[in-house]
Amino acid sequence: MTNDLVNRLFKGEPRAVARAISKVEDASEDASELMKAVFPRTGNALVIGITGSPGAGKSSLVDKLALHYKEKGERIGIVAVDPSSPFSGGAILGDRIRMQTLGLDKNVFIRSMATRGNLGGLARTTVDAVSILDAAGFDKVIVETVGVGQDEVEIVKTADVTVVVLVPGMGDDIQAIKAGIMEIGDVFVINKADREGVIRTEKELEALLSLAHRQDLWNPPIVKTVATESKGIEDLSEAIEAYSKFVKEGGRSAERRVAIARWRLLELTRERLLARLLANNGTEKEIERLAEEIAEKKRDPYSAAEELIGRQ
Ligand SMILES: Nc1nc2c(ncn2[C@@H]2O[C@H](COP(=O)(O)OP(=O)(O)O)[C@@H](O)[C@H]2O)c(=O)[nH]1
Ligand SMILES: [Mg+2]
Repeated sequence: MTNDLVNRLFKGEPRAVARAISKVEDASEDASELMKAVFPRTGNALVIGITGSPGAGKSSLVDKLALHYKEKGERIGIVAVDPSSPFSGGAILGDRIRMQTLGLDKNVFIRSMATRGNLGGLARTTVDAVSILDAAGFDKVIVETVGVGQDEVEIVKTADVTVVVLVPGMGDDIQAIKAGIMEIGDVFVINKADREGVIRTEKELEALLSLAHRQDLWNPPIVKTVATESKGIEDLSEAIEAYSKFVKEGGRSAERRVAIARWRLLELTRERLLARLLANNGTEKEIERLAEEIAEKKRDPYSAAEELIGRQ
């Protein structure tokens, strides 16, 4: 059964792609077999991570960017990890609306990832979904995430190019995201450039970026867009292309690939070890008992964790 699914997946059949992603999300038994077949076929797509605050216009931008690539004859996969937006929201309805604007065909695939936590973290399942789209022959895979939270940061880190979306008059916002996301932005977008305060935001951003010291010495460009009017989309695609070229020519892609591989390996190992532990008879009960003891301050979590591990 998996064989058939894998073959259809490699042909880029949307239903096979959707099923494969569901298998990964549900941690179904043949998911790892599937991913073993998928992995050797990956590495061809350009993975673009798009992140920013809720309402910044990420979904709108992603749609316009996808349309832009589609018009150039490319196949585009979109993975949305943004529960806050009415455009995505993990809701199938949201995906349908987007599909309609983008045109329902084999060349555009949209999928919202569930944000509910399961054993396999959201970051790991999203990265697997990206691999599936890559193996299915999509030229560009765009991952949309809200720029908060550890999961999101990890997801964006696995992209080839990271785009951070800001809007005018978000001085505070820039301060807030400075800590986490600022360092990982390869391209910055000031969307809603039809609004007031664009120049000020641009100046603030430039000032912040001038303080940052990137190891690769890349100077992240700032692109102004009006997603709702499809303005600046060409500039954005050029900026993405420029960074991608910079990485390839500078020979830094190998380094980045090793870092991502290490992260994936550790994520999976962590997940597998925990799954193995939980599969042991009586472990769940033991966890309940230990949790109660910790809550009642009869135990400390450290010795409890050691006891759990000792059960293996
Ligand atoms: N004025 C203006 N509104 C925009 C622009 N881009 C997006 N919007 C609107 O901003 C709202 C949030 O957009 P959405 O793409 O869902 O943002 P997300 O939460 O970051 O994905 C929607 O009502 C969009 O129509 C823009 O460039 N200018
Ligand atoms: Mg969105």
